[in-house]
Amino acid sequence: MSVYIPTPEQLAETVQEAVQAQPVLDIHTHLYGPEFGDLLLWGIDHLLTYHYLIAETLRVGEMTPEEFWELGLSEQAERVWKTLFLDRAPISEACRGVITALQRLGLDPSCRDLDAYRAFYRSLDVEAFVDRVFQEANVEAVVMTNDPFDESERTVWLNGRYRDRRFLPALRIDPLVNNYADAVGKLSSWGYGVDPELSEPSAREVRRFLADWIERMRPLYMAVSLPPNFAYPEDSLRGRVIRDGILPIAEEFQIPFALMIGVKRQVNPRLRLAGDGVGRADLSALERLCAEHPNVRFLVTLLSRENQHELVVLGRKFPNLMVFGCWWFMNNPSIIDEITRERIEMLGWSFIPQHSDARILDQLLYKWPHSRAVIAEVLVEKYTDLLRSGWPVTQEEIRRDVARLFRENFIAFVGKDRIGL
Ligand code: HDL
Ligand code: ZN
Repeated sequence: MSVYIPTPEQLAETVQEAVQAQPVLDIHTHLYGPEFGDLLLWGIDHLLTYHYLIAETLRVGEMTPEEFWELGLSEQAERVWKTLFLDRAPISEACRGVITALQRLGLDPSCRDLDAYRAFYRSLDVEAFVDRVFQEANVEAVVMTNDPFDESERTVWLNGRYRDRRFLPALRIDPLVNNYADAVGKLSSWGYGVDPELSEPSAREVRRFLADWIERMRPLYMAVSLPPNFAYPEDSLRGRVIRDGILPIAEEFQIPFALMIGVKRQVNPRLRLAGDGVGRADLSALERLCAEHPNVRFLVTLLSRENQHELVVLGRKFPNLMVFGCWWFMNNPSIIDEITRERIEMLGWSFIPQHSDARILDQLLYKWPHSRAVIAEVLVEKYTDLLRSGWPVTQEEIRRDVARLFRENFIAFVGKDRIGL
């Protein structure tokens, strides 16, 4: 017999427990399984040289980007550690994340001894560490960012070495979409008869390339990041790659197409990976894509805070649009709180609140706890509003709803058979 939860205090406790207990499917990361070798980053020196922290370190101006890039990995980590953690309280979200990760590993952040942390990591085996991080972060599986144009990654796929199903594949095709002129050379060398003008025979070959990689990789979705000025339809190479290449394949294979819109690549090239910026996008392109392709499912996350409300409204208009995550510059408690509220208020449970975008395995130990805490607080408030309006809920109902947000919505959108979980 289900029992309604009678008081706001008991409700809050039940919601917090349900959010903590729910294993998550992390639908966008830059992590790799151990079989990808050095592509899987882990450990304190990689944590400290996360490009977010490099950008924050270089703001302090004690050295130029060029001088920083001259340093080796451990010297870079020491520079970040001193600048952001010892010379100042590590108060930014990316800094606080490192502290949370150390704490979740049972280390004492207050000892502030980088070499002691390094000694701890030296004692670890990567396979055991993967097990430990997934368990501690309560992550069921992560989705990788797999780029067939990246030589170091291609060999793993071409040699059939992919193995660890806790790391699920996603086919990332930025070079094809955003730099077709450069991609033509590689595609031709791989035996695809493409030409720089993207004639119809070329478009057929682009579709064959995508089909080959879908067969080989079995990706959960195809993904691309797009600039703020992304327009569709557009009589450009990008517009034709999407119209004549990707969309027909997305529909034929019934594989979702993930659009990550709003990134201005390399606004400051001196910062390298940390040099990308953000811009508000014109969402009429997305509106047309969803309206003109009702049989294609679009996973969408946007980089500009100013686009978030429009995206939620588009989510209300198009069932083939799944709103997901608090991407990159959105992934901060103040904004996660704001956009989770507007998503619940207009979409109910039909969205995916978060992904980690983790680049270093250990980051799962902070990105998920930090996000769970903010999302849980919003849910407590929204369930309490219901209770006060005379609609109490049961523990089972709360667990059911939370599972939708952190797991079930993604499985349903991608398709049970495709995800294999
Ligand atoms: O394009 C992307 O997938 C972004 O997430 C970039 O990788 C970015 O550098 C990043 O790591 N954001 O968190
Ligand atoms: Zn990413």
